[in-house]
Amino acid sequence: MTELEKVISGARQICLVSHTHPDGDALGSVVGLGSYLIERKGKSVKCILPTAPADNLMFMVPEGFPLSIAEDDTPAALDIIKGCDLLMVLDCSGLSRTDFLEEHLRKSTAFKVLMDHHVSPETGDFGMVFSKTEISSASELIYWILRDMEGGTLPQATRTALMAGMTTDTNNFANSVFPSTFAMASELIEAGTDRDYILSSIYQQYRENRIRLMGWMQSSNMVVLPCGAAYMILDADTQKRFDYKEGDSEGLVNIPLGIAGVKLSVMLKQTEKGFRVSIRSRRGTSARELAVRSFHGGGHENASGGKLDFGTDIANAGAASAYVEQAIKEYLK
Ligand SMILES: [Mn+2]
Repeated sequence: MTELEKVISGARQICLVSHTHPDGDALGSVVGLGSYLIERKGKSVKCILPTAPADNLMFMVPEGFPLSIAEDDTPAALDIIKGCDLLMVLDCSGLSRTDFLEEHLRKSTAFKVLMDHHVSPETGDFGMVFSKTEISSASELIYWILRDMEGGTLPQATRTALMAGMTTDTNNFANSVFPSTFAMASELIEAGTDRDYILSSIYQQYRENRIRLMGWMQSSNMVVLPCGAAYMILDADTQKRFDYKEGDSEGLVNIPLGIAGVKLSVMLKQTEKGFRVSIRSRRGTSARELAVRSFHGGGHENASGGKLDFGTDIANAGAASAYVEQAIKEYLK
């Protein structure tokens, strides 16, 4: 902590970065730490996300907060990377999760700090690493770091963002919850954080299309295999039909785990190059192992992700279901 304080106080321009396809924890980490460094430490901070978060998460970004989406304005993002002397990478197991920013971040001579909660962090790229897997979220990890740094109450924007990030990563206190997670929530509510506002912003501001898409996927697309697994494939046609927007399928992969006997759930979402893969499992079955084995991925024990590429893994979208079934069946054998 002493070293971290030194690094922060010596920094002229700080850049915060999180992973591509940012979820609530990625955004919460960046806004939580960023707003703290600006408000309480008087630092010059700029934040970059490789791609945009879902609209329903944007409530946690305060007016005027220095957040750039690299995909929308790449030259601006690269200038920020070039201009910083302290780079803090949050909720990422490493630079490899930053998509097309990776090579630019790698080239940067800025001092690099990692704050993360994933297994197997790429520690070699960083001068300082805060890594813990027995914790709910990067937002929680950052909360405890800031609590150590700050005697009193954290700024409101920081509290809202960190509470929101922890809430989405735990699926509203359903997974990866530790005693420290409740302690954090308790302190935040005590400090006046508006949990009702956070919950209604996250979970009650969806587009009608999302609710219809979720219903259709469950009734007409979900395949339940007798071996105790389920999968869904959100292909390009379905995305078009429901006018799919980033975040519309958030949480869908968790739903099949509610079926008695289903211990593994896989969801594929078609992209230009192939499919993005999300995997969830119940305790005792490893989502991560399947992600590593068959989907070039990794992540947490019960919540992992990966991908399938056209050309190398499968010929086309039509070949996805056979590939997934085979991978699941072999894995659960
Ligand atoms: Mn996270």
